[in-house]
Amino acid sequence: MNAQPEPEVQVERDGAVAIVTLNRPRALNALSSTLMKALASALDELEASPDIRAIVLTGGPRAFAAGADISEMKDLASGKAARAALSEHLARWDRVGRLKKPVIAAVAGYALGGGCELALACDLVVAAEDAVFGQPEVQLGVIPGAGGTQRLTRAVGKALAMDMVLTGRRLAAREALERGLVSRVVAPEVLLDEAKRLARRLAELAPLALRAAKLSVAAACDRGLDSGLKAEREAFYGLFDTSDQAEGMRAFVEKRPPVFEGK
Ligand code: DAK
Repeated sequence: MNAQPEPEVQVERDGAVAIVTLNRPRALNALSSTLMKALASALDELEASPDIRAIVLTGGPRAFAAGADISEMKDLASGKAARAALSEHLARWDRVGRLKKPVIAAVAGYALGGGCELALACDLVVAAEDAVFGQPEVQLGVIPGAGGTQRLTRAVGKALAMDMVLTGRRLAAREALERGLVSRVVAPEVLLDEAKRLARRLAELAPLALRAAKLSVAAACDRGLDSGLKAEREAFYGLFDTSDQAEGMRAFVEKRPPVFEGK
């Protein structure tokens, strides 16, 4: 009897943290439609799971993901064909950016093209010292199609984004840290431990406040400042309708750890 092939997306639960691993190492985790479908359905399940409060998204030691699967895209003969073939695909990509729970990308090796865009769609990016980020699409005759021109530009600014998107320039982890594409760099051997530690920390915090926090920070990037400030204020006031806010503030005053219930 043939052994079952390993799933291309693996999910491990560790208390309130889920670790989602892209597992297509022979193609450097190229994000095929099958893999993205599996990723979207894993994320849907985790989003709906009340026990899970934070998610780590990772790849393998050589690649977080080397981009969308070029072999799947290479024969799309027209813009219309590409739109028809990829629009469902794009909805799956958007799934990561729309998650309500906090998601941490733990990136080792290549994060190129769609792989870089996937990392950028996460809330936090922890990189291993050997991580490499880039948007090489122009070398394939296309441009980033899953948010790269927008999210990368907001993260690193126009000058460097232009350089990366127009020339395919890659950034090593340290430079990515200096330029604001990632917020932490660690040794490869502790990458997953560090990401899990961060996720556990997030999992202890008030889920509704975290959700409001990530939406508010995203609003700073995604809209003009005025509407971002307005969104932040609305979210801030809205949290006073939750019992976690009352618990959090009460616990502080009473000098004890808070017990958050997501209500
Ligand atoms: N697609 C398919 N296969 C890939 C791949 C990819 N992106 N990247 C690597 N592979 C495969 C290679 O073909 C090779 O397979 P075999 O030949 O062994 O069968 C295997 O992985 C190992 O790769 P290499 O032999 O090339 O390994 P090297 O160490 O020499 O080089 C590399 C590693 C990462 C520098 C190189 O593989 C590379 O340049 N890969 C392509 C990187 C790239 O151009 N990525 C951007 C792809 S375009 C959208 C959604 C998403 C996107 C667009 C629209 N919508 C929904 C609208 C995203 C587009 C992209 O990401």
